[in-house]
Amino acid sequence: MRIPTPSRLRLAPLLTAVVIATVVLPTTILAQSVAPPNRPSQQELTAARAAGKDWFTYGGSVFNQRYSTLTEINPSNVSQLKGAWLTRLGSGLGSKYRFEADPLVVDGIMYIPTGNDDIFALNAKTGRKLWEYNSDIPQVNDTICCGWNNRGVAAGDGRVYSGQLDGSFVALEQATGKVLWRTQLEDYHDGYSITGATRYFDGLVFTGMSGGEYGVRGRVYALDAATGREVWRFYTVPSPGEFGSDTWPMNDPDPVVANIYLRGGGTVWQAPAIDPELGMMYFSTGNASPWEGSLRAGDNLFTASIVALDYKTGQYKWHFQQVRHELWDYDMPNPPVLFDQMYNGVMRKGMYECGKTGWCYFLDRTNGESLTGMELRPIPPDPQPGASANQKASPVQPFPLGDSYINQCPDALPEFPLVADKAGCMFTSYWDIPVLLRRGGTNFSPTSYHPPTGYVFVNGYEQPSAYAVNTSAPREFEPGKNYQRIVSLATPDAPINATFTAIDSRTNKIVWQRRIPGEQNYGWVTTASNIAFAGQVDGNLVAYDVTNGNVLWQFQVGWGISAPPMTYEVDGQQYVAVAAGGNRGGVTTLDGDAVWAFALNGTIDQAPNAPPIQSKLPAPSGNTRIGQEVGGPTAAGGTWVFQGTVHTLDYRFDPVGVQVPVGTTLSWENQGAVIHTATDSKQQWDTGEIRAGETKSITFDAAGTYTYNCVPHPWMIGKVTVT
Ligand SMILES: [Cu+2]
Repeated sequence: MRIPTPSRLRLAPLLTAVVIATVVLPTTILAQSVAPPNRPSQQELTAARAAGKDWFTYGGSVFNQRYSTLTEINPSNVSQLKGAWLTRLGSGLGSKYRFEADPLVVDGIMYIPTGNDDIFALNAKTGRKLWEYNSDIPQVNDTICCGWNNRGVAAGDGRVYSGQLDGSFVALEQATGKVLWRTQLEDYHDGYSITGATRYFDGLVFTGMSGGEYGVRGRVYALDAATGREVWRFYTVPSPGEFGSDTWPMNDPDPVVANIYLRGGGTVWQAPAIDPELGMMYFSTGNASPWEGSLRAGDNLFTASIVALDYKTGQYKWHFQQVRHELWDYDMPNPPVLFDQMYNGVMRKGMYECGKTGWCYFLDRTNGESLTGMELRPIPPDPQPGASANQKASPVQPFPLGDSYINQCPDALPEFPLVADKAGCMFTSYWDIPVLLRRGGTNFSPTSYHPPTGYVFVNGYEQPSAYAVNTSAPREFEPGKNYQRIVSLATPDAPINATFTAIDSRTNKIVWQRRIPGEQNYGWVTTASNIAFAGQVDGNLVAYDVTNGNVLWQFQVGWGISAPPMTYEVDGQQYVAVAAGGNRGGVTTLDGDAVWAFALNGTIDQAPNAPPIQSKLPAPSGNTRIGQEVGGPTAAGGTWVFQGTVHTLDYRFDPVGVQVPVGTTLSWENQGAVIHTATDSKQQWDTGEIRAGETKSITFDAAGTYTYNCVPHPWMIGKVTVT
């Protein structure tokens, strides 16, 4: 039984406003309910570089540029944009979900998945539901990293395709939503899940497998679109004897080390880009596993890399590794983008990816060579002597020339106990004493490439976080168990910042940048009329002038936006649409399930109130004692009495701060859906993993004040005062 979030009750006034607005919409203008299931055609998918009337594949085209040729909405009239329709899907509500999907629109019909892998077909002109597919995925799955989500479906051959969080893959009839085939690719009990968007091309569907926090070996599949049969698979960590296998310790006498490549990570979180002429597909890979590096000497190909394959056969073409022997979760969950640009007077076939390092990497997509320059530089000195040697860190790392769009080093946080004088920078090694580093960079939020200017539009974020190796974690891998062997710790009241940046693809330099407080934002679309749209987790959808970053229009949708906007045209009218799910994992906001569409003749006004945002990590405001009442009439679960059990929710501790006498045994009861921990910032005590429904206890025999985090979700902060 899930406990409703407290914010649900505060939603009531907004809901009323929305319902009224929806009622006044004309309900007679309904398009045909069934689409001719012959689009997108292979010819269209092959030819398109930009999106136009349709948005028939993730990223707008197989180049992933998220660029549209539509110009009806332009800088002189964008201020008139209002909601044309708003549809609530009734799926994916709850704090475990995120709503990160990029909808497709084909022939006036929108296809969109929710965080529960339920898929909806909507009339793109009115928002009316045409069909609905219920995934029926198991609700007891506590190994999904980073929120329950589905970043997008694919269409082709009269079918809609989607990966699912339970490691399966489905094809639906495009006209009706009826299931045509379902293939179980992996067992979710072993930590595998599919969260990335799906790509359809040339009779094949491509999907990657997520799960890098659970010791899985990354892989990409090509399935026969007609039958679901596997055509090829590519492991992002090579097998013994294959190219790249010498970057893993496969011949080590210790079997844990020799087999570590089978737990090596490099998972794939998004849809590949495809160059139909070159016959190549491009994807980027996640962190190496386990996070701790002592067991996996070497550069660890192809983790934290761009990989190019022959899309028909899965044969390796080239790779570029952004981070060697990755130790910091500086992985690459962002979709690669293909583009063509002049460098030194020569038109080059380019590709880029922007990663958690906070840099964009511009490469030649025929061979992986850098287009804007790269230098191998030594890593910073160790704050803790011996850290690099223990971690088997790479002595050098590639540094792209040009600008980083986030701060490479965190500001000092003197209140953080062990790292006040030990803050590190990009690529600083750490061992068992926590070192304060910068988390963030670019996560899942897709960038846009704007061909008329050559600018790249990218979201970044910055959050200080301390890293340490958990030397007491088991060396041996266990399927379905978290296999990171590190502790990532956040500190109360630490600031979180988000960046919106335009970068020139010719120079890798910042053209303009806007920085706001709060969590990462979720992607862009740009248009031929020089507008860049981006949503924010504070619920604002914003239109920028691409050339200078001036804000042209802003609209409050009522829920946090954790999905990229897109644009399309129906019956001569241009629309901009975005999913508004509110529920950014880790940041408590209003819980939404809405799809908004905007048009120049729209009639729905913006929501009166912005949802709450979190611009700093939580600080305990008080100390709750045993027997004290907590909560309140509008809080989750109403009012309750604290009897020594801290409610461990997705994603916060309740109460945050408690005060107990020496000798008290405190318990943490996991009332959420995913695994949490309560781990002392000084690593003096640790509950270990608390699975959904479990309770773990710690007895406090020494007076003192203890700050603690959840290791998988370090922004969950708690405090115990023992007197
Ligand atoms: Cu947690």
